[in-house]
Amino acid sequence: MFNAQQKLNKAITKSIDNLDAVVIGAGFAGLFMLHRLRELGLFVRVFEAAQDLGGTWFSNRYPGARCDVESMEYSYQFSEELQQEWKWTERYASQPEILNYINYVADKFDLRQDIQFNSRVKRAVFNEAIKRWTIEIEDGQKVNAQFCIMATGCLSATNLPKFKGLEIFQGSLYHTGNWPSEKINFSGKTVGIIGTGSSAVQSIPIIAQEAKHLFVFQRTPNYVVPARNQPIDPLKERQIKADYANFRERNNRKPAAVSIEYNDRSALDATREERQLEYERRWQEGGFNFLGAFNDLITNQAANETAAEFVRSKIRQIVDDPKVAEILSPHHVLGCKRLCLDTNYYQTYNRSNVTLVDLSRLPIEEIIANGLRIKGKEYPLDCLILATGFDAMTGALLKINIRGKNGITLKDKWSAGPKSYLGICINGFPNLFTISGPGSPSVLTNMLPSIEQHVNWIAECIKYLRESDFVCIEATKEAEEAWVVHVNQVASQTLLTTCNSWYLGANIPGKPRVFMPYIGFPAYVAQCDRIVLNAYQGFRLT
Ligand code: N01
Repeated sequence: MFNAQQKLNKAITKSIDNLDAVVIGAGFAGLFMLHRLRELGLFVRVFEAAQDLGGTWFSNRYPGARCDVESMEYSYQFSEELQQEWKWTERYASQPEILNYINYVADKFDLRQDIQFNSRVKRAVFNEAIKRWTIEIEDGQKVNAQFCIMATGCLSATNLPKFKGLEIFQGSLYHTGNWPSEKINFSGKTVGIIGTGSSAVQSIPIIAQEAKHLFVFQRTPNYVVPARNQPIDPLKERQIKADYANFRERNNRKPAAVSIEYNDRSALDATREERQLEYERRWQEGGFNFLGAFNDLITNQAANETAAEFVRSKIRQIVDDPKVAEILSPHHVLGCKRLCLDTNYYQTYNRSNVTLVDLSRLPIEEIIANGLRIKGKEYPLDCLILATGFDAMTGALLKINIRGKNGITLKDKWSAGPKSYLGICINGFPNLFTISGPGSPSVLTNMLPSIEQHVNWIAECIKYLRESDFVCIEATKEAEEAWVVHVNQVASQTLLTTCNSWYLGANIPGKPRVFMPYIGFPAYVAQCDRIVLNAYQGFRLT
């Protein structure tokens, strides 16, 4: 099949080697970018490494994979017709349902014809003489385009820790972020899972129901609050659809572009009983609303500790064995790593076929042919699952050899951490756009409105360039540096920089420790709009 695709790719080359724009990635961002650029009349090609659409929702198909933003919000808003006609079935959509939605959108807007699958981009080079990008696919195909748009995703380059002996493991090895398409049957199998982030929290309860035994290898416990997933409430659905535009508008004015109900009160002004009531109400409702319980949870350590202790008290209530409950209890700042939403996560540790192994003091020594070893003790395993996360925000971009002006590579430019203006454009790399790049709100928000805002900004920018007879746009060095300082200043006013999160790149050995996302969606959008009104302030147009 791959050879046929390669031949097809070569045949296409003749007709598409001179494009207006190349979009890399066919997930939510790439699909909408293609749609917007086609509306502008541009000749566009999307290159996608996978064999089908969906990006992160194509590859993260592990058991229990589900979005943690509610389905009525985690969807496109650019088409009123689309948002009216699509029907979600659950409060939080499952991965298969999201993939169905993405395919539905692609069919409705006839997007597939401009997408080339099985086409991993290995190089993108800016040719200064002709002011165009040359994009090279792994099979050797080359195209050139005026604009190169990276829709490569924030969480798409998997983190594969260098465990000693991993290559000699004889059992079945999986990574949650790169899960096979066929159903994996764990019944009768002894399964090990490394990691306890969002992916593990979702898959552990499902795998535990099937496996003979499940060993969970945990290095750092996470805060987990109930999702309270349920069939979609038809009344709520009707109400939202009756006024969808305003519902979106209200959410877009919230810090994470999610319909969290924010309490305007400090946790420290409330009595112990009042706090308990507020946390309990939000715990029962489920979801990220827990984070809005008080207005100082991410800025004041003492306030944060009240929420953290509430979750720990829940863990002690739910988990039967006090020693296991203690190992599951986090002590870092709640929210400085992404809060996890669950269905029966803590309850799963009461099952007799589940064992929690604490790696915090004794790390994995090595992987062996039939399992793994920790301080001389062997754990025989039929299957090993790495739920070890991603090289977030920069990983997918840096996997491509991107060369800008004067031959400078993005890898060199970002050797001390990513530098970008607005998370959209990079000095030295004209006409290169990054959708939800480092320095933009992206992963701290509902990704869908963030993606749409970026795509619309980029489309309007390209339209402006063409109408005004400009050939190139490039962020100035000064604007870029000021933006990086600003992103860090905003982050430093919060507690989000206090733990070893992937927001900081701290999960990848050797990655520079820089807080990558921008905190605050509305302020960010206002800034992007202001820059346009000020004739693309901070950009050089030539
Ligand atoms: O990855 P993670 P994830 N030895 O990085 C552990 C989004 N997402 O795939 O914390 C032992 O959170 C690591 O331990 P530690 C969401 O934004 C969303 O779960 O570094 N352990 C950690 O426990 C999320 O935040 C959804 O000490 C090692 C785990 O692996 C993001 O994706 C669902 C290790 C990695 O956790 C990433 O989530 C899924 C080692 N060498 C994901 N290296 C929803 O929408 C790493 N670990 C619900």
